[in-house]
Amino acid sequence: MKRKKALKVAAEKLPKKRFKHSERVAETAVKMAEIFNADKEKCFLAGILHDYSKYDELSKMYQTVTTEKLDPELLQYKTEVLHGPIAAVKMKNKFDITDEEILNAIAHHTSGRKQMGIIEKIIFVADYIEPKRSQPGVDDIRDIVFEENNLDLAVYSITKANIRHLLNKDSTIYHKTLECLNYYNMARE
Ligand code: DGI
Ligand code: FE
Ligand code: FE
Repeated sequence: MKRKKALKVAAEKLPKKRFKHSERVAETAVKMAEIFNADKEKCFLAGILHDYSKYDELSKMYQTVTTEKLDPELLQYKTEVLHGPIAAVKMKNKFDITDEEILNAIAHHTSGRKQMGIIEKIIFVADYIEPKRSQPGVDDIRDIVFEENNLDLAVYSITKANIRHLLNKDSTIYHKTLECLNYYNMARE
């Protein structure tokens, strides 16, 4: 898929605010591609499409988990975790995207996972630090990316903050989220 088509697909599916967020994630990801020597086109496409399924109906998402034989554990989570894996399936089946790096980046942008590829890590981080994000500590993570150029440390810091937040709400932690925390705790310098 080309940029123009991806922009059209996202714009037609998403509410304006979510589309704008997706544009900022794509732009941030392209900026990061420069620093970390990654493919800019893949970063742009994964960025603009990552939240495609954000507002899909939950019951339909569960159907897709079953029909597409996704991790059955996903049935215990809601849209927050599911919209990544479901969007990746749609990109593959509906829009013929076959690039595994793009599909993995979309699929795992909600949870992260261990041993992510470069595009996967960039989208995971770009989603958290795009310019309009204002979570506490986000500027520290921007520095880790744009000053220290330490992508693995950024993934770890974001996962740690996410899990802290989830535990404060007594949420259940998906195994891939936990594996992401442990893996990047070991990987960071
Ligand atoms: O741009 P957004 O779609 O808003 O941001 P996102 O896709 O990164 O949001 C991911 C959501 O998933 C966020 O609300 C936290 C949630 N999440 C991530 N890992 C887990 C989780 N929720 C639960 N319950 N358990 C997890 O392990
Ligand atoms: Fe998302
Ligand atoms: Fe997002």
